[in-house]
Amino acid sequence: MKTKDNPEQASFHEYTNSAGGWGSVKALASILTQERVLGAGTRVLMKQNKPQGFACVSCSWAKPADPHMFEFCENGAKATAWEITDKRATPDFFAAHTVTEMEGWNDLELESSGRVTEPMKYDIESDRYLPVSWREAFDDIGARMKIMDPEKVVFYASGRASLETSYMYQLMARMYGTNNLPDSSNMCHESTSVALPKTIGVPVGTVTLDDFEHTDCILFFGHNTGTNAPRMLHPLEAVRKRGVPVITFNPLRERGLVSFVNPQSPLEMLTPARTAISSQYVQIKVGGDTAAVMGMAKHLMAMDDEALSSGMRRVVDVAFIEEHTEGFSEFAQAARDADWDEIERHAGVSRTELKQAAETYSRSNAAMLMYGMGITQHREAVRTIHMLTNLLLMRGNIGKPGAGICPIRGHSNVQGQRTVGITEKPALAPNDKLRELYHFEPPMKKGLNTVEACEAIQQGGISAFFMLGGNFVRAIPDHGTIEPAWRAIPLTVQVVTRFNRSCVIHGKTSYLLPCLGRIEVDRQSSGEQAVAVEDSTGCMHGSRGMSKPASDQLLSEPAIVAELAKRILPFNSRVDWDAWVADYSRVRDAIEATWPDIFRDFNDRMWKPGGFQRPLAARERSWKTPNGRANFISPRGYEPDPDMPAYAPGVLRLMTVRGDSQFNTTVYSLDDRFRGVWGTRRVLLMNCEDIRTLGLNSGDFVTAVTVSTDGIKRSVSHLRIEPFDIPPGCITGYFPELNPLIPLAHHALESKVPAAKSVPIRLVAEAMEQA
Ligand SMILES: Nc1nc2c(c(=O)[nH]1)N[C@H]1C(S)=C(S)[C@@H](COP(=O)(O)OP(=O)(O)OC[C@H]3O[C@@H](n4cnc5c(=O)[nH]c(N)nc54)[C@H](O)[C@@H]3O)O[C@H]1N2
Ligand SMILES: Nc1nc2c(c(=O)[nH]1)N[C@H]1C(S)=C(S)[C@@H](COP(=O)(O)OP(=O)(O)OC[C@H]3O[C@@H](n4cnc5c(=O)[nH]c(N)nc54)[C@H](O)[C@@H]3O)O[C@H]1N2
Ligand SMILES: [Mo]
Repeated sequence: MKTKDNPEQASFHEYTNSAGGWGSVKALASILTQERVLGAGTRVLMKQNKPQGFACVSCSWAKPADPHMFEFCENGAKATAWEITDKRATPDFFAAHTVTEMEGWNDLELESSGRVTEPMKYDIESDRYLPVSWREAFDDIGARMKIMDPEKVVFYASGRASLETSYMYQLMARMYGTNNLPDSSNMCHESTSVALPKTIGVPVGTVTLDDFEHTDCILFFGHNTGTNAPRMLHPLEAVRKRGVPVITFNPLRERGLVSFVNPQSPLEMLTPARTAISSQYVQIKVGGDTAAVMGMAKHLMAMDDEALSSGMRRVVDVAFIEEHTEGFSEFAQAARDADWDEIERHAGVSRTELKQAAETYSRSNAAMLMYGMGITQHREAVRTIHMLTNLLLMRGNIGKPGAGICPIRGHSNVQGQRTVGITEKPALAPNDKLRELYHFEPPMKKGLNTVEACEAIQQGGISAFFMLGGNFVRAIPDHGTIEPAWRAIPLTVQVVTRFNRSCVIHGKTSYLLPCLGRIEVDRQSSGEQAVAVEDSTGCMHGSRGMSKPASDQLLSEPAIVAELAKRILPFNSRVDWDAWVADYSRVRDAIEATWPDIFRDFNDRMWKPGGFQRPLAARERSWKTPNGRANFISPRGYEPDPDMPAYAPGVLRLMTVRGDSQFNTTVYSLDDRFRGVWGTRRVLLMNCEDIRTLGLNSGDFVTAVTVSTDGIKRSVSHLRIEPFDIPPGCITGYFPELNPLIPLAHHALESKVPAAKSVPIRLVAEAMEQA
């Protein structure tokens, strides 16, 4: 397999096949071969997302009660292969490479080293990671952390760790004395967690799998489903076969949203009967969603005003609005007053298209709205999500079968981590319960989220940074300013499965603690353990590992948290960390005791096929908002990024996205099949006209430079430009390679999610630059 990224040798040819199909089968065979687990992998995959099996470690999409024989997708299989790989980063591997040498490696090269097999500690003399015993590692980390100011210690979590581990982790941090619990959701759906409580009074989506059977319209915003939640194509396919319209809003014509061949349907595979996933594709400008939805709302109001005057059936759901909502008349007026020219300019599409979308929506009885990072990672993300709920509330589409809002979450347990207390906001922590159960005083000072943690690092204010999974240094923005500051942190500790960039860019003292993955058998003194996770639709599932651990030296994540807790916390007779590790069902009892409403009979119900659902007030049309109503919130305007010189000549709006062959910073290969990019990630895909206007040619190499006013030069050089079907003024490239371009301060206003989908950049042709 090719791991060196040479954009000169890359090729670009459009992929005209559907998502799924034989392409998917081929990719699956190729990853199992690459990770040297063709036989074992096939056996393991049969248990993926099955009752009594394991919950996929890739995305968080719902797992049905009656799974297909192959209830996994191509990308879920890649994630599995990556975890059960035969490749190992042993002490011999670390002896062979200095850390400085590995700084020059790309993400694929780093992770290709395989699973880390033993605890390792960085040795400055030899510039290498050397093996260390678990006891030595924990004793040293514990001794250092014990004397630190808890407010200068950060406990990061990526969204993969189980509910059990996450509960223990937040409890440890709080007992230690800090709410510094940033997690990957701070870069992801935090905009949702901030926006929805104000409008519908819940922090998560309301749609469940059952709703797919009752819906008669789907609105789809800013999510690349074929790559990032492929199993969702199955219910979507079923919905389309019933003739339900799916209206997609996306600057790119993403393959999976255009058409799909079910790779698990023998008939479709032989006949290739593609299912057209989107019935209307609205190719809006990056950041154009608020304007586009305002256009739809405007047309709905025009139709409604007309219906009212002619005595026809109303277009808005008057009964719902009166009984349940507040703020409608102000919003309706804002929609009536909105100017079509301005809407078209900001949305980048014609009023005809928006009116068509509005008319389709107006004919539905129960509509669902799904969205992803194309919405949450913008300066005005929270406002846009308010606009999406406005659209649903206009027609009473919350709290009835077939309707609702569906933020498509990322990591396989990111939503669950929040549910069990991983949050930097003390108001969201179950402090009364923690006080009652464990007799300690939880810290009440707000902790650091991801952006604030980065700011503190830049200011030299962090003594230790502990990472429960993930690849923090690579996932955050502004690498140029943060990496040097990160190296000055006195202690960094990373709980990892595979070696990555955050191991290479490390603190002064640095430990790697290798853990079991979710697919591996986790044996503790009471026997084999299972864990639980929450999916995107608020269902909790049990998950049992089945594959042999990558090394006999790995510890489970609960064990690692417990060992650290025992060293950094004063003795507390009410928390028996060892007993929790011996038997995770006791952690689940503790979770149940903390949130009895959500986790009633947790240990039994987690094995219910399809999972058990958490109660969600908005589903019952009970509104846990400050005013007890569902709220329309009128936008302040729909300029995508008011503080950015978006429309200055030569400035392009960059969105950084995932390719088909990666899981976040984990890169499985250098291809992005669906977008027709083969053999490189150092590419910018742009509009033909823009290429011409800027005096460039396809295949030229450029340096991308961020437009900002803070005087810091941010650039990424040697990027190949290629023409692509993308609206003018918009440009796209890959996360995480382009993260150095995103200023840390360029984040969503209320939620602080880095605005990775609208970075203003200029391009400098490389020959010109050298001259
Ligand atoms: N295989 C695989 N699965 C994954 C992941 C992975 O990396 N690989 N990552 C997981 C995680 S953590 C997450 S959060 C999710 C991410 O899943 P997505 O939300 O799909 O994330 P992105 O790849 O960033 O793609 C964003 C999509 O939004 C579109 N978009 C960008 N800007 C705009 C805009 O302004 N408006 C609109 N309407 N659309 C826009 C892009 O064209 C793209 O289709 O997937 C999860 N699942
Ligand atoms: N420019 C740009 N930046 C982005 C985004 C974007 O769209 N554009 N997306 C953002 C989003 S949505 C997210 S969620 C973040 C992701 O940020 P993170 O969650 O921090 O990053 P990942 O790449 O998912 O982490 C991968 C690493 O997790 C470790 N790992 C895998 N499995 C396990 C396990 O079971 N246990 C433990 N302990 N470790 C494990 C492996 O060592 C692997 O290298 O990135 C954000 N950054
Ligand atoms: Mo995410």
